Amino acid sequence: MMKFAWDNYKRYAWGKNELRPLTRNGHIGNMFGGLRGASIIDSLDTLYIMGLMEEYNDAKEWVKTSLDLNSNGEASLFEVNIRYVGGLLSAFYLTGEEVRFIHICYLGEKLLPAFNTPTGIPRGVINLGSWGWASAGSSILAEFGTLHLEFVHLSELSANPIYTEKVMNIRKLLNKIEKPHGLYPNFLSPVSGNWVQHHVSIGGLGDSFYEYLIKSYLMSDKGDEDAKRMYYSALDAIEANLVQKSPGGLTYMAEWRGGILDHKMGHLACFSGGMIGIGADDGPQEKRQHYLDLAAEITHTCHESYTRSGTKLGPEAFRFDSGAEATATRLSDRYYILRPEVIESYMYMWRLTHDPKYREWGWEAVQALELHCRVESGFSGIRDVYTTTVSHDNMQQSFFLSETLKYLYLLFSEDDLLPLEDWVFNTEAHPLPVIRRSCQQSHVTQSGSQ
Ligand code: DMJ
Repeated sequence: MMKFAWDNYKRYAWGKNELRPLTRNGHIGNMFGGLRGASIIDSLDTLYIMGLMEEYNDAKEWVKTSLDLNSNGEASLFEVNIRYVGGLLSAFYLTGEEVRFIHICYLGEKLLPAFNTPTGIPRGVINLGSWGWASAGSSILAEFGTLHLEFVHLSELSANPIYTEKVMNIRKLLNKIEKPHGLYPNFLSPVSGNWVQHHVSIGGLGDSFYEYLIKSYLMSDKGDEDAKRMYYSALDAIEANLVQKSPGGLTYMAEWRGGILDHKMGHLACFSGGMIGIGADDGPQEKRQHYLDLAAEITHTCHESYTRSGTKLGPEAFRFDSGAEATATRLSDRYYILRPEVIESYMYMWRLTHDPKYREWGWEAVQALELHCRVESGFSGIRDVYTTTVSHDNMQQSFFLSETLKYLYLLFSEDDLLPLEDWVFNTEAHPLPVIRRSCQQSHVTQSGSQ
């Protein structure tokens, strides 16, 4: 599947950001401020891990000769960080090839002006050309809260503490301000440092903030106690306020609007099965089994959102009201754009439990993707998962290459391929190594525990 997706991208959209598989051309879009080659950067590590070396070498060559970081346009800080910085970092760590190191440092520096706000909370949009201008408006939790892993590694690699300082400052502010019922709303003013409205979601707008708390702790070799404390108290608040059980017995994460629940779960929120799973073991002793059970229940619900559709792929959002149970009730929520989150949770739950059902569910997804999303020249999203006479959206998203196919590959690989003890995946599935604490420290811990 990866080779097919890649070959078609190479043939019809080389150097563009994404492949349009029906019209057989490239798509550029407006998320990356003039940067190109998102599918190449997002694929580097996937190709390498899969041993597709010829393809990997083509990708590497493109980065060396054609990746132009001197673009001039408005970019999403979040998207550039998770795809470009994350993709280049993981390719560097997997292969040790130095050309990436130079690119990473240069790109990192270009992102810094986004933090020039009265609070240090970065704005969402940055002009990559001006080295100093970022757009107005509220900042989004899942955007400014999804920088930590990459920025800590930028500091590690460049020996420049500035990146870590920037993300630590975000954390400091989040710790200081009041949180309604212990929850983190999705919008914050980078000027006043106050929440802009009280909408809380584990899906879009909130999702990867929570993911990066537990992963910051894991990536720090379990040294970042602050991230650990923030993650488990956020999870307590989520359980107390958002986690619900449907009449049919399905556990789901509702959304919260100023105290009123919206009984809707987005496909994006389905990453939380995996997240709660990887965090289960470091929670309080008496809650570990409970967390693992909760992770399994959420993953089960997300699988139900797939099995209850004609195509066996899940909708963008599904509901638990007006008689609905894990199905989309609105036409506008019925699409599937090759997203990874459900498969991502299967992969983590497989690694954590080795329950064969997760591989069976992953295989169902492979068959559905092959049947409904494979077209003559690539893979495409579909507009309505409930009808098997599919209408394609003509887009092969770059996260299909970096996440969906990588998580599927890992689901069917041995656990020693990128072991979870040594690697954490950024939110675009780019693996970053755990930063080991000093030998001396671990020596002290070891002798202390003898
Ligand atoms: C990806 O870019 C990342 O997983 C992000 O965190 C959420 N959206 C897409 C995939 O659905």
